[in-house]
Amino acid sequence: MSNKHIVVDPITRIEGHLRIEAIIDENNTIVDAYSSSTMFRGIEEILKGRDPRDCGLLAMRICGVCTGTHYQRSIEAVEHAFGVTIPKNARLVRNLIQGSLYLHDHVVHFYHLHALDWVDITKALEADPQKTVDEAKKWAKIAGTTPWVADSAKFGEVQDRLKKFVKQGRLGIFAKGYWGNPHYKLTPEQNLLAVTHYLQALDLQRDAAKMMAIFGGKNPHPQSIVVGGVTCVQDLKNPARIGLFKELLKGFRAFIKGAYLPDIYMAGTMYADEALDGTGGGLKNYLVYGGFRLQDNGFYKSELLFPSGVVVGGKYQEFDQEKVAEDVTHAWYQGEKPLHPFEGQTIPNYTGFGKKEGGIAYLDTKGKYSWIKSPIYDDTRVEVGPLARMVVGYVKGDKRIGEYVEKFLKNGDLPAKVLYSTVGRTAARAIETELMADVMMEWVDELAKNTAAGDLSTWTEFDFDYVSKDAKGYGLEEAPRGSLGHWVKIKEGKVENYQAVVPSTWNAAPRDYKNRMGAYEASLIGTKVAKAEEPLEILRTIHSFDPCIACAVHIVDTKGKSLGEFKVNTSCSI
Ligand code: NFE
Ligand code: MG
Repeated sequence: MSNKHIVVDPITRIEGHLRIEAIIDENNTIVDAYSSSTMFRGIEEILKGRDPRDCGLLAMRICGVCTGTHYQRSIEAVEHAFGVTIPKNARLVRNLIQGSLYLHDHVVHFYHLHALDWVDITKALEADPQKTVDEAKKWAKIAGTTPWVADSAKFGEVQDRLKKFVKQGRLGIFAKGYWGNPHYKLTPEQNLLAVTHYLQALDLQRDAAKMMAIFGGKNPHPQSIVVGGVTCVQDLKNPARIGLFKELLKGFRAFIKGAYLPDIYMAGTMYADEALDGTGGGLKNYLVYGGFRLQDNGFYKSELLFPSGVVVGGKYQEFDQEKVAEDVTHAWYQGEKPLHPFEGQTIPNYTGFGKKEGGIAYLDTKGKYSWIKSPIYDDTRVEVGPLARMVVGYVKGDKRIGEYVEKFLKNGDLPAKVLYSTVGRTAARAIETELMADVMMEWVDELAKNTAAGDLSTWTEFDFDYVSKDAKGYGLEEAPRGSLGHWVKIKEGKVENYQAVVPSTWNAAPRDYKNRMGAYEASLIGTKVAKAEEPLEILRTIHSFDPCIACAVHIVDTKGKSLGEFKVNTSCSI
C-alpha cells in the first residue's frame, strides 16, 4: 500500500480559513504535514500613514475572537514609542479586561471548539445518569474540589434533550462528527458528564463577556483604552460596578474549578497513553514574550504574571525582541530574507496551488503555500501559547506557575512529560485558566482598595508633540493563544511601518527558509490515525493550539485591486 495524501480543508471549529495536508504511510502514521492559511486579509498595511493614536482602534479589527488584545498591544506599542507610563488603575483595568478574555476564550475553546475531539456525543445516550454522578464526584475529588453538577436528574434531563434532538434527525452542527471512531475513549457516563458541561458553558460564557464589558464598555471590541490609560472613569468611581465584576468572576471561577479542571483530569486520564507517548508534542521549543504587568514601574521593567523567556532543547534563555524575525520563503509574499518587524514587509505574491490530481489541487509545498508568514526566533522555530507559558514559567522558576503546574501533576499523579503532547497542551490551558481566575480575584480587590483609598487616576497626561518626532516602540503581551507583538515605527508623527507578529502566526506558519516546520506541522508528525478517511487525530492536535487565522494573516489591499483568484476545496478527501 502506498502513502495517502489527505486534505482537510477547511478545518472547522476554529476562527478563519485553515487547510492541513498530511501524508499518511501504510501504518496509518502521519509522516509529513503542511499548514496553510487560504485567506488573504489584514490590517498592517492600512495603518501606514495614520496618526499613531488611531492605531489601536484599527488594529483591534485584526480579530474579534481574542477581542481587545490587538487593541491593547497597539496602544502599548505607541505608549512605548513615546515613553508613556500608565497609572495603577489603568494597569489593573487592562489586566482585568485581558484576563476576562482568557477565561472566556479558554472555556469556549475547551467545550465548544475542542471537546468534541475527545467526547463522542452519541455515546452519552447510553449513559446511566446515576453512575454519571459517581463519575462527576470522582474527577472533582482528583481536582481537589466539589463537582459543578452531581445530580442524576440534571444528567437525565440533558440525556433526554439529546435523545429528542437525535430522534428529530436534526443533528445540526453535530451531524458530521466522526462518531464511533475507535480513537474516542471516554465511557458513556464520561461523555454525558462532558456534554452536560458543554451545554452549561454555553450559558456561562456570557458572564465572561459581561466582565469584559464592565470596564471595556462593550464586548467584543472593548473601547475604553487610550494612549495613556483608560476611559472607564465612571465605572471605577462606582463600587457597585467593581462588585458586579467580582460576583461574575466568582461564579465563573467556580465553574473552572468544579467542571473544567475535573474534565481535564478525566480526559487526560482516559487519553493518558497518547500523553505519555508524546503524541502531538511537536517542536518542543517554546517562546513567551511575557505578559500581565504586576507593577507600575514602567515599560518592560515590571514583574510579569507570565514571565518572558525561551526554552530551546529544555534550556532556558532570556527573550530578546531583537531576535524576532519573519521569513516568507514559503508564504505568498515577496521577500529575500527573514526581517525584524521594524523592517518587516508585507508585499503579496500569490503563486497559486501546485499539482492537480483527481480533481484536487494540492499545495505547492516546495514553493509558497500559505498566507501566513514564518516567524523565527534566533534562527529557531518555536511554539507559543499556554503550554509555552507553563513550560517557560516552570523552567525559569516562577513561583506561582510552579505551584499551579506541580499541583496539577500531583493531583493527577502524572509525570511532567505528559505536558509535551496534544493532551498536555490542552491541560496547560486549563492550568493557566485556574491561575488566571485566582489572580483576577487579587487584581479586582486591589482595584477596589485603590479606588476606595481615593486614587481615581486613569490617564497619564503627556506631551503628544510627536509631529516633529520620530519614534519606534513595541507592545508585547501574552494573548490567550500565545505571544502577541505589535511593532510601530513613527516618522514625522505618522506611522511609517507597522508589523504584528502574533500567536497563530507563530504556530500555524509554514516551513521557513531552511525548510524547517512550523509548530502545527511538526505536531502532526508521528501521529497514528485510526481511519485515514476520518482525520479525528489531525483535528485533535490542531485544535489543541486553538487556531485563529484572522489573527495570523492580517493584510488587505486598500486600493481594492484583485490580488489573485483561487478556489478553496471545501471537501475533506483522500
Ligand atoms: Ni484571533 Fe489571537 C489570540 C492573537 S491568535 S485570536 O489569542 O493575536 O493569533
Ligand atoms: Mg504580521
